[in-house]
Amino acid sequence: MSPPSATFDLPASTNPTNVLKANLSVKPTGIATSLSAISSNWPAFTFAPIRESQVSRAMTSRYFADLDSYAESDVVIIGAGSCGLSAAYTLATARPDLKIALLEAGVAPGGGAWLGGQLFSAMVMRKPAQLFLNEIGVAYEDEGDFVVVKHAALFTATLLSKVLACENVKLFNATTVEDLITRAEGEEGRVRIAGVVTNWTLVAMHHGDQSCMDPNTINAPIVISTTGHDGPFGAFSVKRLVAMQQLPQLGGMRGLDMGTAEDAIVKGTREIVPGLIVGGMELSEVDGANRMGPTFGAMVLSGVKAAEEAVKLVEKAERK
Ligand code: 48N
Repeated sequence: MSPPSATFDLPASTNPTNVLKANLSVKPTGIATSLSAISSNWPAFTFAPIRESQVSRAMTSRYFADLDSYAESDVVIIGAGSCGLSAAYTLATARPDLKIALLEAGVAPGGGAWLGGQLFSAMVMRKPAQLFLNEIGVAYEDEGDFVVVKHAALFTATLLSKVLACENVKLFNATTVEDLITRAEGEEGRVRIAGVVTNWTLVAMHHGDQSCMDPNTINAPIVISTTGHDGPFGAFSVKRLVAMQQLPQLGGMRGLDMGTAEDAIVKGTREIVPGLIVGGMELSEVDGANRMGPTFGAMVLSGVKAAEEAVKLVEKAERK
C-alpha cells in the first residue's frame, strides 16, 4: 500500500527510482534506451516510475520561478499572433541579453495565423516578407511578387517553435493583459507605460460574475502591443489609451485595400505613447489604416520593426 499522501514528502531532488523502490516496493524493469528496443518488445514495455507530486512540483516550481523572474522584464509583448511572435523572435535574437515576457490571452498562441483567408490553409505573403521566411526556415512557393506557404500552420508552428527556443523569452499563454501600468510623465495628465497588469484569461472573462479577482503585474520599461484589430480581445492597449485619455479616439480600421494597408501598417509601427510600441493590426485602430485581408507579410515585418523600435529605446536608456 502506498504511504499516506499527507505524510509522503518526496524531496524535489530525490531520485524517484530509489524512493519508489524504498517506499513503494515497485520493481522497476528495464527502461528502453532506443525506439527500436521498444518496438521489438512491446510486452516488456514500461515507463520509468513517477509519483504525481513529482509532476506537480516539476510544473509549479518552474512556473512560479518564471513568474518571480519575469515580474521585472526588459520588454513585455502583448499578443502572440503573427506580429507579436515575429517581434519576439526578432528582439530575442537581436538582444539575447533582454528578458522578454510574451503574454497571450489564448491557450493557443498564433492569433489569426493558423489559417489563410476564410479558413483556407495556404498563407500568402507579398515580397519582401519571404526574407523573414528564409530567416526562420519556412518553405514556400514563389509566385513572383508574392509567395505562398502551403499551410499557414507551417509558418506559425515554425515561428512559435523558434520563439520558444529562445532562452530569454517566456511565453505566458492563457494569460490576459487586462490593464497597463502607468507613471505620470511630461505635461499634466500624460503618462509613460511601465508594464502590464495580468490575470488568468478565464478569470478575466468572469470579472462580471464573480467577486473582485485582483490581477498580477509585470514591470517593464518597454511594452510592445500587438493584440490585433478589433474583436473581443482586439486592440486592447489602444482602447485602454483612449479610455485613459492618452489618445483622443480610436482611429477605426478602414475597409480592405491590400495595396495600401500593408505598407501603412509596417511603416506606421512605432512608439505611440512613451514606453508603448504598437504593431500589427492593432495599429489600424490607432491610425485608421485599411485592413489587408488574408496577406500576412505586413504582420511579420511590423513585428520586425516593432522589435527594432524596442532596441532603439533600450539603447537610448543604456546611453543615459
Ligand atoms: O493575429 P492577431 O489577431 O493580430 P496580429 O496583428 O498579430 O495579426 C493580425 C492578422 O492575423 C490579421 O488580422 C490578418 C492579416 N488580417 C487582416 C484583416 O484585414 O482581417 O493576434 C493577436 C493576439 C491574439 O492571439 C490574441 O489572443 C492576443 O493577441 N490578445 C491578447 N493577449 C493578451 N492580453 C490581451 N489583452 C490580448 N488581446 C489580444
